[in-house]
Amino acid sequence: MLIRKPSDIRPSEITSETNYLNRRDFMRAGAIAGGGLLAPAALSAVIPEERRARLESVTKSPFSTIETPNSYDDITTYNNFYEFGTGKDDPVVYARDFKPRPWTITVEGHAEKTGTFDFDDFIKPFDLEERIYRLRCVEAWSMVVPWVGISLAAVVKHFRPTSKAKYVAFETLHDPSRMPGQRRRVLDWPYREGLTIAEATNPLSILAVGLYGQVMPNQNGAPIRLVVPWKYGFKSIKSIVSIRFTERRPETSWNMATPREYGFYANVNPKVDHPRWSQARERRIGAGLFANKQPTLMFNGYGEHVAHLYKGLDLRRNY
Ligand SMILES: Nc1nc2c(c(=O)[nH]1)N[C@H]1C(S)=C(S)[C@@H](COP(=O)(O)O)O[C@H]1N2
Ligand SMILES: [Mo]
Repeated sequence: MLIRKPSDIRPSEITSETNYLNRRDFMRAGAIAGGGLLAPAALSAVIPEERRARLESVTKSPFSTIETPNSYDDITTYNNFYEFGTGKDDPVVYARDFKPRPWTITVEGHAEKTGTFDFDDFIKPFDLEERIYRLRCVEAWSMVVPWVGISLAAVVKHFRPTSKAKYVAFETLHDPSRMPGQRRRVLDWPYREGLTIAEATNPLSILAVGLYGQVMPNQNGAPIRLVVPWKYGFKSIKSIVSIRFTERRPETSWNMATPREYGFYANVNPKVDHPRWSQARERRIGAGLFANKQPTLMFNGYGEHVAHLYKGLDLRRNY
């Protein structure tokens, strides 16, 4: 069993919503009371900018896996982030001096509330949660990451999509002066991804702003990236600047690059091989060179929460 059933969660781990809101209000009141000493910018910084700064008011999510997380070192030195090079060990080096501030997120398309928001204003209405999720890459390796993020369902609801909105499309920053990998056309930049509205509003989907209780390291997609744990890692787009509610299925980077190999859905599925390799097993990063590969689970082990989204869909054709 990968996800704890509610009965496995000790009451002490659950912060009731009212308690949590009170705690946040209390913290804000404290910040305002001491406001004489704080610049307005410091007051509004929900997510601090400094490398490895701790995130405040993070509750633990019942959706976390019980598996042991990978080390901070594993998670931050073995990355796919082509904007900073195509090698796994490139992003930790070439994203080192990336400045994820100032940062704005544009919300547009079929929604009642749209606009361009400063990163902190964008985050402010939402609760921060720690979600320990498995990340399974299409390249047949996996990790367990203690993300800190906000519910994507809550974000979608906040912007009030209209009945025309069937999909949510995301884009990464496109700025070759800050993302050196974009000076080469390895992908058609900007990196793009998309979800159906049902996928985006599934309780497992999050926008992550940190890991290990600290702000998001640049190489993992600072300041904000998507995490959809039942899909191959490439769906989890990093360093998002644009969210658009669309009527038609959006174009997605890996599908545009190699449609035969990467479909729109990209659900983790051990029964559908990649055209060039098997997806039946996976190597857990950090387990050591001689560790056995472990079997890959349907929907990365999250089937009880997401299988209903794909009822009646042929998952061999809709890979
Ligand atoms: N913008 C952008 N997002 C991206 C990628 C990328 O190259 N660019 N790589 C994807 C892939 S293939 C994976 S496996 C995950 C890796 O996330 P991690 O480095 O936090 O483990 O990020 C995904 N998001
Ligand atoms: Mo990946």
